[in-house]
Amino acid sequence: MRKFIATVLLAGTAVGLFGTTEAAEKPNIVLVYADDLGFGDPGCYGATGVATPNIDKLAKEGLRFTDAHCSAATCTPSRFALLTGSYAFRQEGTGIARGDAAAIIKPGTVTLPSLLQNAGYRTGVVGKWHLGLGNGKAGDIDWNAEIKPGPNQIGFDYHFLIPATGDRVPCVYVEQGHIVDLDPADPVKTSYGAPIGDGPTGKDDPELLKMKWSHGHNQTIVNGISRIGFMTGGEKARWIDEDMADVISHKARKFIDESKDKPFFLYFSLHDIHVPRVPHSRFVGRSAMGPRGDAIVQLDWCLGQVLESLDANGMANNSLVIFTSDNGPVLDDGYYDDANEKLGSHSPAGPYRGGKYSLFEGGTRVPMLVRWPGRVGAGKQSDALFGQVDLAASIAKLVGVDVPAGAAPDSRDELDTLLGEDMIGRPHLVHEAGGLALRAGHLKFIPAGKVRENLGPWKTASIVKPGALFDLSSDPAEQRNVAADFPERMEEMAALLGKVRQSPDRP
Ligand code: NG6
Ligand code: CA
Repeated sequence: MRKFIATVLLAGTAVGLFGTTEAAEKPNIVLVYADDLGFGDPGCYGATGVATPNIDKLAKEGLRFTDAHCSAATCTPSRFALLTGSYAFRQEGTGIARGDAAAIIKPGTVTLPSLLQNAGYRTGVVGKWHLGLGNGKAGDIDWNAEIKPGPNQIGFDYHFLIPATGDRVPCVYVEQGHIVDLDPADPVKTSYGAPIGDGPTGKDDPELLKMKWSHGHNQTIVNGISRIGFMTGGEKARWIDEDMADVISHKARKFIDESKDKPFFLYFSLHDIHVPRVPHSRFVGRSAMGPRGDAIVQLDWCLGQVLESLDANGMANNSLVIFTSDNGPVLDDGYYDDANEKLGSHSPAGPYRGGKYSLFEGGTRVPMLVRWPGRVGAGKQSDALFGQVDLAASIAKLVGVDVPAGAAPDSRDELDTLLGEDMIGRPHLVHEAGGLALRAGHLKFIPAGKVRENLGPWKTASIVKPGALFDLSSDPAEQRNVAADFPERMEEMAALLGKVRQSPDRP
């Protein structure tokens, strides 16, 4: 028996030495994920109303993508695809999650962080989660017991979470399965149905609000802001929105500081610039655009915090930093915060049509910057088509682990694209926003149906049969539908979208 074990161990070592490490490199990996940050929002993508020195620094020291996409035009499906390498439309229940949703990524699923754990990484997520927690169905969760399954059951060693979103209850942080600062005598309860408790709400007590709601967001008031959902208890544990950037940046820095023995993966998932936009007082008035612009300044500061921490630990040269966003921009997303009124000449989606919730390019084409000193050229631009769904397989390739058969079904190894060696990227990519659209090279296909555009208040474009075809090389703003001129192309695009919809996309 002992001999058998020794042989197995030896074989394991041999694989470790000669199999997986051959081409593997194991830099630290920091993925900074902005919320609702549009293509045109950072300075290095043309922002006019706000300065973003840290984002711009990444562009100067790394690779700036111009055609990189999140998977969907809202948070939950984009994050699902980012972590699992599977398009979200393959799984039911991956739309915008309620704050009391059960864990959407089931324990045991192969994920970007679990692949990195296999490669010997320490993995952590700090910030917005919005992928559900706990078992059962929505509403079953007991916030006062150990909260699981959650990130630790799908590949993260450490988590410090905003459980859903800043505008959804419960308004508390969760660290390693427990609400931070929870007083057992004051348990947290939530409801996404009937009202609970007798606490003030945005609907009945508007005089208590420091920021008024415009649509939705009129239920329990926490910290002078009414939210989606009702919440009672946890008075001591409730967050203060103005401190959120400091709290999560501190936790992110601490995770980096404590990751000296092993390579690490940090998924730093920012709250900014999602609603409610209530940055810390030191950022108020720092942009020309009111709270939405000031939240961009705060977001840039958060990124700066982790960059500074890498420098302070002497880790910058050995770290791959990826900065990107979970969906396109939105102006009025449920609170009156002057986002429209103070926009000026700033173009949140850059030259693209639509934004958050939209199948037009503005919905998913997001800023993306990659810095890895010595490995990725400084100050370079890539116009390659890149999808965040590919991060799992690409990073697995980088660190030398295999993606098991059937796992991460839509994730392609696009490591060369990620590192700026391949300037073409994916042949085609699906976008999700309620319905699906397809990019293939510079062509864009949107099936007949309704597509949201504008950035709130909403307008809806109706796309008539047989759908829309745009040639982005001459018409990046999707203004001229050429479907009628290219019926064969339309058929090909529709057939390809149908094929990808039916079966996994990994070659
Ligand atoms: C919508 C909310 C919006 C935002 C979004 C999720 C209303 C009227 N709108 O339902 O404010 O919370 O969900 O945003 O309630 S995401 O970036 O997390 O996908
Ligand atoms: Ca979002």
